[in-house]
Order: sequence, then C-alpha cells, then structure tokens
Amino acid sequence: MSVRLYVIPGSHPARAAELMLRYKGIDYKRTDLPPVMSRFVVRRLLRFPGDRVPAIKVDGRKVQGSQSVSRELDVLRPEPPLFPEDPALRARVETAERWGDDFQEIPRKISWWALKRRKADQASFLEGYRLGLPTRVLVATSPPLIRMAIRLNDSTDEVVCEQIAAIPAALDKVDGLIAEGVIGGAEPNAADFQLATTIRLLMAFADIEPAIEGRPAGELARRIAPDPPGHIGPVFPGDWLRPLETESLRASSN
Ligand SMILES: N[C@@H](CCC(=O)N[C@@H](CS)C(=O)NCC(=O)O)C(=O)O
Repeated sequence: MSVRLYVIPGSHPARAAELMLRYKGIDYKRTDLPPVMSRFVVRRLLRFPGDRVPAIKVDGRKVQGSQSVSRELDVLRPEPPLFPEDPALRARVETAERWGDDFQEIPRKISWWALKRRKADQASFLEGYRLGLPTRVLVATSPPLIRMAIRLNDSTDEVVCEQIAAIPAALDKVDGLIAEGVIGGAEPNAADFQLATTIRLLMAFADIEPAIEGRPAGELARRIAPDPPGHIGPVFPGDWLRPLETESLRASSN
C-alpha cells in the first residue's frame, strides 16, 4: 500500500491526519505545500475535489479532509480503531469530531493575523517542513502570501477579537467531553486527534497558553500532540484578551 499525505506547515487538521497515520502504524510519505498556493496545487494540479489539506492518496485514490481521513484509515487498517464499536459511543465521538471542524476555525483565523505581526515567529512553524527554499527566504517573501491568507480566512480585527472571545466556551466544551469520557481515554479516538491538534495550535500563542495550561484540555493536547507546531509571542491587544484573563486565573487556581 502506498500512502501520500499532503500538508501545509502548521495546519492542525493536517497534523491530526499525520498523527492518526502514525497511530495506525501506516507507512506514508509526506508532501509539504506552501499555504495559499496549496489551494491551486491540491485542486488544479493534484486534482482533488476540494482545495484544502489534509489530503491523502492511497494507491492513487484521493481522500480529502480530516474527517474523511479518519474513516479511511479505519478501513485501511482497523486496529487500533479510531471509532468505538458501540453505535451510541461512536455517534458521540462523531459528533465531537464534527464540532472539532468548527473549533478549527479559531486558531486558523487568528494565526494569520498574528503571523503578519510576528514575522520572526513564522520560522518556528516551518521547522521540519521542506518547501524547497531556505526558511529565511520563505519568511522574507511571506508578506503577499500572508495578506492573501488573511483575506481568504477573513482574519479581520473584528473577527479575530470575536474568535478569541469564543475560546473559553470552546475549552469548557472540550473539558466537558473529557469528563464525559467521549475523548481523553487511554486509547485515543478520531475526536481526540481532531480536538487535541486544535488546542495544541492555540497553545502556541503566548497570549493564550496560560488560559489552557492546567486544564484537562491542555493535558490532552500535550499527550496526543507532543510537539508544538510553532510559537507566537505576545501580539493581541490587551482588551481582546480580557475574556481569557479570568480563564487563566481559574486554570491556575485548579
Ligand atoms: N475542516 C477541514 C479543514 C481544511 C482546511 O481548511 N485546511 C487548511 C489548513 S488548516 C488549508 O488547506 N488551507 C489552505 C490555505 O489556507 O491556503 C479538515 O478538517 O480537513
């Protein structure tokens, strides 16, 4: 069996797909693509139906999107399973995984806004990826690409501020899913990979990490996705972070 995974650096659902491949013990090769341009490459050159990553080719067959990848991997190699056998439990994992798709939007929207303003931090997201050019060249030539990513992802001031304010409720939801046993068990399921990689990306933000550290969600993210995807130093205006301040106090008093 030949498996090729297409990713862009820092992509949390792409990281989820890669971690699931590793969890299954499936050998794969990875192709790293530059963001934004990846859309053209994935749809027009590689002829996937959509333009996003993660995308995989299994013996030439195309599977796209982290939720399709998790199901495909369970068919390719049933053990260890990514979904519980019990239908009721499976439905809960699937619902959590689906919600994870919306949750993904928070770090996606805020990271482009932040990376524009923290240019030097871009290099940390490129570590371990091969895009055919030295990191310093990629960073030096990034502004047009980042501007385009901001436009494509609607990363305006207003949207970013709203997304940050949505973080506490999303973390409560993840902690709740852990408490209910839907995720966070000894054997990770598809929703664990989906949610943990999103939280891990949020933890890359110096401004946001204190609100996650000490929560069950933070422990889960470190266990499932040990390697941080990169680092973004302080960047958001203080008043945007106010919804997280009570969070940090709460997490540190627990
Ligand atoms: N919900 C989709 C998300 C796909 C998605 O939006 N991927 C982003 C990376 S996180 C992408 O391909 N972006 C390309 C770009 O921004 O140019 C999934 O889980 O697969």
